[in-house]
Amino acid sequence: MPVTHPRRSTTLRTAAVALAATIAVGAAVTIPAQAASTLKDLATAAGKDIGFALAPDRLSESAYKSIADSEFNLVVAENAMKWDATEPSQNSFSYGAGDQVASYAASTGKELYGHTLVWHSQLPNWVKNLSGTALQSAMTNHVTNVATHYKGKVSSWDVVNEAFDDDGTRRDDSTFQQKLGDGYIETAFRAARAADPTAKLCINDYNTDAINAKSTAIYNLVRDFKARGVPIDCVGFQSHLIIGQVPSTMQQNLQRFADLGVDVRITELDIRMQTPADANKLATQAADYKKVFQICNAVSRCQGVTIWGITDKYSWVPDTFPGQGAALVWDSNYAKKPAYDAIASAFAGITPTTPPVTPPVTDPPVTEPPVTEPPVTQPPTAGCQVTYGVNQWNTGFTANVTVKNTSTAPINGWTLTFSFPSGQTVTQAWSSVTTQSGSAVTVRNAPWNGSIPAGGSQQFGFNGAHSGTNAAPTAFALNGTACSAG
Ligand code: 9MR
Repeated sequence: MPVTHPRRSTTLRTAAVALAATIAVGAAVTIPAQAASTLKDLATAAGKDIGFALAPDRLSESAYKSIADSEFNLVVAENAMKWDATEPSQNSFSYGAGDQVASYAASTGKELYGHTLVWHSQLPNWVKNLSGTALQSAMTNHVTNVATHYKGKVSSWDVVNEAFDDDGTRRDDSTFQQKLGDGYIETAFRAARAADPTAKLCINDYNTDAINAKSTAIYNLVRDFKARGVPIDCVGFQSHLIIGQVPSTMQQNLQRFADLGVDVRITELDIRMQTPADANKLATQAADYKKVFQICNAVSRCQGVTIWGITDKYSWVPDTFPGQGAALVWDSNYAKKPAYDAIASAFAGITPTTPPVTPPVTDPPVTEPPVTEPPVTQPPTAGCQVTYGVNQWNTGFTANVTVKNTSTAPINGWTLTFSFPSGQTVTQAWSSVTTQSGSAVTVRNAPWNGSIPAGGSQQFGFNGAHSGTNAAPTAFALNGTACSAG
């Protein structure tokens, strides 16, 4: 039976490719802080995303664009993919600004993160005026259209944003909650999975950074979804913080979600203060930024940190919290604040290892629709090397596989084939479209990791089941060419 769950979006990008080419998966390598000069280089080498929220019209400002280009490996639309931007009137979709963000991501080689499909805010009035099946259909139609439009471009979606109140109940100022009841979240996630089976699907919220009533409510929702096989892959923690108040339970909180078998991510980080800023406040802020990045670095399923903007000049904070601001990493004149070096120092000496080996809490039934497999049209490659790293427990295992292009020509689109020697079965795969027939396994690239430059590599992984013997496959072929072992 085909197993098609390409969910994990972390890709090693240009800088890391060179590093990864020299190490086997699972090997511990200490990255010297001075080896890279931008936050993007440091995060990439650590296998983490560092993102920013983009307002595309700001790219005409050269200082903004140059920081955007050089400091981040992930981009999310600050507003351009929200409902009011993408479907301002019913069934009339406008993707102009969202497409600008997507083009920017593609042209600069950044991962594109989708924000957001269903949210009670920035919602056109026509939606608020609907109810019953009309609202349900409009919601499903919106999710389907937007997720389909960005299919293959967006690595993950905030499918539902800000569904809970701080006390852990569902927020009652949401049209969806009021009129569709609790089930709307599940409906939205199922529609998103059906529209784009390769994107990871996240729930996102604020004031959930600590272990508290609100984060526990989301924790319970994720646990329930996993148990019932409702698609969910990740949880976003917005982390709109105040200086001096990084929660002491933040790492523990992220880890408890990761232990449920979902990825986690800091999605909208900013750390505000009473303005004007002064040296003391900026030092506190720097220490707080460092803490947040260290926390993400310490949780292997934490995919990365996205900062909610670049410059204080355009931050949302002063408009919403009068008298507060200076929450970002570059000041209003694009000068780096102390937070910049503090973030860099959070990456000093970190040791990238294999992704997590957390067996899923339950083994949910596969209810998602099958992925349509792309035709295999890739030409043979001239040389390849495969490193197969495995971590196993009684009857399960996680495999992390690095495919290296040892030829002098780039590979555009790849298919890796191998056989399991001892009856193993793949149960869930990421960063790939993986199918199995008997012992034969076929792994095709995910939409975002099909290119392997000469000398470069890509990674994918999967969870599997075995019956006590778990011998590693030995013969791998890439686009039909036999590969050497890494
Ligand atoms: O930064 C966004 C700002 O430009 C918009 O005016 C605002 C409208 O609600 O949304 C801001 O982004 C929010 C994000 O989409 C969801 N989490 C909270 C963010 C800050 O309000």
